[in-house]
Amino acid sequence: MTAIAITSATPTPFSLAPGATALIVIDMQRDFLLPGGFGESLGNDVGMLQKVVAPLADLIAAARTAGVPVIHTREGHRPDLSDCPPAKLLRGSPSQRIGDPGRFGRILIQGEYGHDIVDELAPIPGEVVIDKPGKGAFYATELQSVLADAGITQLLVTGVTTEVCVHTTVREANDRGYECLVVSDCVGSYFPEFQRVGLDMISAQGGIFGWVAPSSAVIDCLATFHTSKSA
Ligand code: C5J
Repeated sequence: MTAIAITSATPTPFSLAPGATALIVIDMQRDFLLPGGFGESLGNDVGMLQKVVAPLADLIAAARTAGVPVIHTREGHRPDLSDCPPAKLLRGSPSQRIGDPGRFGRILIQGEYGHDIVDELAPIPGEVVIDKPGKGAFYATELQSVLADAGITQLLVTGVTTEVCVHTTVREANDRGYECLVVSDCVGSYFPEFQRVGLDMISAQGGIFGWVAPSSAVIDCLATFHTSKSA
């Protein structure tokens, strides 16, 4: 199958190649999204992230129908915190730190309820879930080998937060040679100005880190994958 262009992508049309594309869903975890969770305890308005859930659920459904692999990530740490650098653990002066008991179990600890993905976006059997100790999805994870094994060279990037884990992952992906399209209404930030500038930074300077397009355009393109496969 030949590549299909998303003509409304910024800064230029993006050609999506069936068979070489994966959808990455970054850190859509209860600890970041739910009222009463870690994100809110840091003083953030979690409603800013919850806006992403509905369009992202639609995009995930479209990817599954099109046969595009969906890869989920979760930021978190081992129960003994041996993979959490002191500099991360001690940063700032939050009311609760990583590993402390929170409303949804120990904060950002693997196996706890709050560490897992929100119900609406739960992985289905067969989908890869990458547990990552850092902000980027490549650092200290198996993501690169998962993508190489599947012949993936292009990433549709979604999730939270735009300026932290999404940006770090896109930057890591660029340095590893992946083409990234960030789906504008499927990434979210607690801060409106970071959302806007974060997206602008991706596509600035001729697409220094990649492309940006809305989910409607990506879903239209994925629907074409489906049509051309069944033709
Ligand atoms: C943060 C993330 N913001 N997933 N994590 O600490 O962006």
